[in-house]
Amino acid sequence: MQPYTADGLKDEIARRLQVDKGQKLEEASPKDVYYALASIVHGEIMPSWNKTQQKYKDKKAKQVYYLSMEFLIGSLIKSNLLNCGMLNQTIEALRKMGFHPEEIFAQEQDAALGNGGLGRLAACFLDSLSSLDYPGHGHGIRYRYGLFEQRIIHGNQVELPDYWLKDAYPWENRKEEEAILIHFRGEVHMFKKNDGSLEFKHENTDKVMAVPYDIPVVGYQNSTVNTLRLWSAEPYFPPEENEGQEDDFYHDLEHQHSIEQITGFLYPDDSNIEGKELRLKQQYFLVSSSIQNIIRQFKENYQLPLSRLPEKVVIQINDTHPSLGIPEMMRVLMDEENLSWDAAWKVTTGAFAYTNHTTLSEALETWPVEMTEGLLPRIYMIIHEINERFCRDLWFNHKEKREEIPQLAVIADGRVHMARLAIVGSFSVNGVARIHTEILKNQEMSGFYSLYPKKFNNKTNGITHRRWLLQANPGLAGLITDVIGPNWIRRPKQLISLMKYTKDRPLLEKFASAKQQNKQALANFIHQRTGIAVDPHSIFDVQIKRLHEYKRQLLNIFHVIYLYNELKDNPQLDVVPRTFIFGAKAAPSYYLAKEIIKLINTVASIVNYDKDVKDKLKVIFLENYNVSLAEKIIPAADISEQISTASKEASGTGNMKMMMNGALTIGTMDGANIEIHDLVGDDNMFIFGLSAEQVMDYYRHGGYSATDIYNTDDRVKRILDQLKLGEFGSQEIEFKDIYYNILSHNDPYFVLKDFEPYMEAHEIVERTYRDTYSWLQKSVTNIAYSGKFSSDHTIQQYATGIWNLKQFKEKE
Ligand code: 8GP
Repeated sequence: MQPYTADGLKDEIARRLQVDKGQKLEEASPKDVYYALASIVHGEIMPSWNKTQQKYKDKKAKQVYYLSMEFLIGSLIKSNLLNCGMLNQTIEALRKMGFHPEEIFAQEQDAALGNGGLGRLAACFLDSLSSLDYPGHGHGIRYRYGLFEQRIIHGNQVELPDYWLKDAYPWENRKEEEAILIHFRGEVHMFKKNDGSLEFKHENTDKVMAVPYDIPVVGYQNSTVNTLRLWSAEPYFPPEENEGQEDDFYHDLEHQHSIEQITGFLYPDDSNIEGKELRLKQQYFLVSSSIQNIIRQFKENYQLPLSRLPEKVVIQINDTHPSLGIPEMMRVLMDEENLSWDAAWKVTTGAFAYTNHTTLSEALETWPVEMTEGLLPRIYMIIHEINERFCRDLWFNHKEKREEIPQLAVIADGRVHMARLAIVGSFSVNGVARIHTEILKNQEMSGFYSLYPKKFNNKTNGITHRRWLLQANPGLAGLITDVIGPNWIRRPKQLISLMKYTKDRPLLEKFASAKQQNKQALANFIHQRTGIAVDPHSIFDVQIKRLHEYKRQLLNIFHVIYLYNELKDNPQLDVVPRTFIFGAKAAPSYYLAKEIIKLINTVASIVNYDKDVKDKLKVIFLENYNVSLAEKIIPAADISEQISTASKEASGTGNMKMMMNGALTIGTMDGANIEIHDLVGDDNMFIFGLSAEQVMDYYRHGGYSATDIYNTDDRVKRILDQLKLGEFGSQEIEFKDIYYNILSHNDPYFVLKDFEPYMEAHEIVERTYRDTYSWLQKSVTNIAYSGKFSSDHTIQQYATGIWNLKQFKEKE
């Protein structure tokens, strides 16, 4: 890519404005400037993009396709500038032009095509694939509406549609000529061919066009540009069809609308299944377009028999949502390419690999047989046959498993079990953190693990340090480079060299000042957004993630209420001032999660204005938590709240992001917290609460008694009674459902059980924070060890351990 100087860029922006819009620079709005800039960057990317694709083709490189219903890519302008090596010049150019760079970057609306962890992970993986020169692409859905926009009105979450495509999206290229036809419904007819084999014809189908929109995925200053291909559903007009009849007009309109609905919106559920036919349609739409596309490209580019496809193609499915890709590949290979069942099965199971992201039972997808069969008759036939063959194999070749067949069968109880389909049809099954993989192997999927021990493997999640440190926290990143040089940017594990400096007091001061600047910036932002002034010298205690009972935002707010009660009892109490910062969206249909949001906001509205509390305690709920907001909050965090009920959080990735930005974790031994603990130890984080074994043991034996704790711990009793008596809230028992969920439903997520240890851990946090020097040492230690959680490391492990993929460093 051609290096731009700041002045060169400035001139080029002015020229574009003139040529494209007939505008003078002085007349241009921030949005005009953003579009001019994005078009320059896109122009820079294009040649490398074409070259990369051509190289893969010429060298017949093996490629990985990451299939996902979600890609939470956020905003791309800054990361594209960074990866193109243009960020600094752009900032300088914009300043010279009299603009505030952040204001220009903020013109891009986040592409919120995901819910949470799973979607963001997919985006981090794409960044690492390109940055490490791996031939790897994403396939997803171009939802017209992304994850809802959250407003908080009178403490309640209100959802607004996220029409992110309202303004043109400058990073996408529509590729109409590569559209693919998708078939739903219809009938399957069976014929006997001359050689005695069967032929299946799928006829009278509802046809939909899948039109791809390509987004470049730019590697970090390496000229590699891979592709994120997002499919959009459009009506199909057969070429031979005559002009529509007048009276068909309204019918056609309705038809068109129902087709466009397929890629209309992202289901807003996180860790929950949504048993709707439209969701099943979306899943098939994604996999059918992707698989047909992958096979077409393989045939065009490799000139190899399809039996050799697994040598050149690997398909990673992001949770079970794309597992219909397995029967879809079978369909294409058998019905369109004339492979036998056995040959097609060998190719399919040689190409697919499955990642599991959650063990929550409510997230395990199953689809009713009638729905699947009605919508996808040919696919259902194939799933049925996969199931028959699998069960037969169990019956005859694994006699010890005969009893377990109902728990293992792909079709059981009138439903298709997607995780079982994914396991049977893939050569690899991985969890996303060590403990999670162990739980899969030994509990949730133990029946399959004993059948196929070699399929199971762990790949602990990661995050791209380019977005989450280099881009989001330039102050800290610059300081790190001053201290250890720039090599950590390409080799993030080299952050470990920072360990040499943990006793260097003047240097620690500089780390403190970088954090302080970020805290000041966040305090300004909070003030501007909410009108509330927070003390930038208070502890910034942060919990940002989807709202779910298992993530236990409730435990956090109980701690806040406890501190508030203490201060009310004794306003002179000597405490380190704290600012609790929350960001969380709840699934629109998740009642208790929404009640918890309301509770947090209600507590905030009382605490923040109570004179007794002064500035010792503030509670901030930042609405509409998304990638861009995370980029503002994470660099300013002192404390990272990772307090899920042990065994429930598969991995977590926010824990890694905050660690990398020097926050100290308070957390349970769950998900990747355990691996953070392996690295930094008890001295550098605050571990508390039940272990996963203890939690699972309680579940096996009917839980513990929440009422006992209520009756014996005065602090707990007081908090719950305050909820019950309406002390927080305008009506009596406003939060009765939270109250009853804990006491009558016996606290399914162990909030009361972990309350005492959590309070103790927070006391240790406070004592530690008072010793600034020791805190800074711990903070730098966390940064130093965080390189292990770069998604570059994770992707290397996928590439060598699952994909057998080579870095493509070929220079021209
Ligand atoms: C999340 C897990 O909850 C989280 O622990 C993990 O870090 C992340 O995936 C990435 O592996 N799971 C989901 O986001 C999830 O299951 N979402 C689907 C229901 C949409």
